[in-house]
Amino acid sequence: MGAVQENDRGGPGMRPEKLAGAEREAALAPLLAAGWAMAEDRDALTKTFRFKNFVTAFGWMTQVAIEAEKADHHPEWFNVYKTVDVTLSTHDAGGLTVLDVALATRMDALAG
Ligand code: HBI
Repeated sequence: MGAVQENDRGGPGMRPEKLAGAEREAALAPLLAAGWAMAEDRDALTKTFRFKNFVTAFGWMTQVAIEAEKADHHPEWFNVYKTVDVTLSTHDAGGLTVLDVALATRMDALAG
């Protein structure tokens, strides 16, 4: 087994803390302004991405998948044709963490 790698979950093998308070508000504000919304039934972010066609949508999903795997942090998503419904939450923390904010930010950047 290789050495335990540092990661952005707060150190070796650490899990990120669920966001709360002013830090949470500050982190979520730009995302909410960019079309993300709070899920109704859990501590999660949701957004629907619409692309010009299926191949473009799937290409974006592929780019996101590569970054998600590198970060070891994965979206919950549902694709129909050129639309992708996304939900982000950190399962290990039971809600939103900095990992979700980072992934949402990258998803928006990759969507252009
Ligand atoms: N993705 N969204 C999300 N939340 C997690 O808690 C999570 C993940 N991807 C991988 C992962 N956790 C694993 O590192 C742990 O379940 C071991």
